[in-house]
Amino acid sequence: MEEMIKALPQHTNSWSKGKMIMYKYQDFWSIKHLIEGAILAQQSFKAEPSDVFLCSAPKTGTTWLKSLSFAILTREKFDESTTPLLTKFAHECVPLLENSHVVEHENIRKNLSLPLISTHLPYASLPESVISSNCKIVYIYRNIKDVIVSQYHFGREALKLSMEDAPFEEAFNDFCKGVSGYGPYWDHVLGYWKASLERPEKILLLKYEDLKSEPKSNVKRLADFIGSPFSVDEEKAGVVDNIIKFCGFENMSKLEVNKTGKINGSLFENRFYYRKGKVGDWMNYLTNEMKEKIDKLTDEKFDGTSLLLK
Ligand code: PAP
Repeated sequence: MEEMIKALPQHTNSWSKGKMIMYKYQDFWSIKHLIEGAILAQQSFKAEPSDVFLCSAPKTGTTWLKSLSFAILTREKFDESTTPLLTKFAHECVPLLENSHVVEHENIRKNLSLPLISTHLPYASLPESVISSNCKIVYIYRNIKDVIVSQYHFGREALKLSMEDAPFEEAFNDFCKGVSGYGPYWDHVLGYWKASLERPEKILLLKYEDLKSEPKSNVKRLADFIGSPFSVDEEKAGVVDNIIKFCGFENMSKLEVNKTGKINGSLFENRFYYRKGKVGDWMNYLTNEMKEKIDKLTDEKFDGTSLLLK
């Protein structure tokens, strides 16, 4: 494995002061231990028809989607005062498939309380059984400019670099070249989008901005799709509204586990996953010139699609 990774194309992100080395495996960029996990997952992971995969490029709403899906599927057992999400980080409730050095693949399933698994892998790199089995996939995506800003701050915080030490412009340029977490981001979104057109019964696409602006209809779509629709009585009793409120940024970011916790052995503190949770924060970071550059690239990549990432 070591030799194989060493032979892959490499890129050291200049904004990271040489601390972040990315490798290109298949057609995406990521860091070493996640590529190792991806290879192991491709070799050994077997999807079950009842599995629900929560797929995303990093910083597009993964943590939110995990909390919502977990709360939806466990609502008969727990309410807002008893849910494990009060004390357990969303990424512990729903494991990341390619984090295989932490959770052995055969144990992923044993340790699952629900058939919910997440992955950042592009569609084309999913383990074959995920594509061929009847399991479901929910894919969340987000405005590209907010993703750039969110990935930048996450990486910077993890490496303990100040904004002065980690120039945003350099991170932006890497992102435009496609060197971002599981990037190029455009290809990531296009892969799932195309697959969802071919297999709408298998793949549901959700957009971060739509979840923000119309949470109720989108959370209901999510519940329907993952096989746990809300009844009329539940809706009347406020169950949907309660889940939306509980999983909202306001509430989740204030929970002790999300303010001070950290997954064992991880570089990342739980609070890094709850930064601002806003639409349009990119306006505070991108210059006009940067905005024009990324919008032009996005127009070119998404020409002929109905996708809006701007
Ligand atoms: P991951 O892919 O590494 O798991 P992910 O959860 O997708 O990360 O991204 C974190 C982003 O989602 C952060 O965005 P920001 O940097 O622009 O603030 C984080 O704040 C946001 N986020 C986390 N939880 C929620 C939530 N409940 N509602 C809305 N946004 C959220």
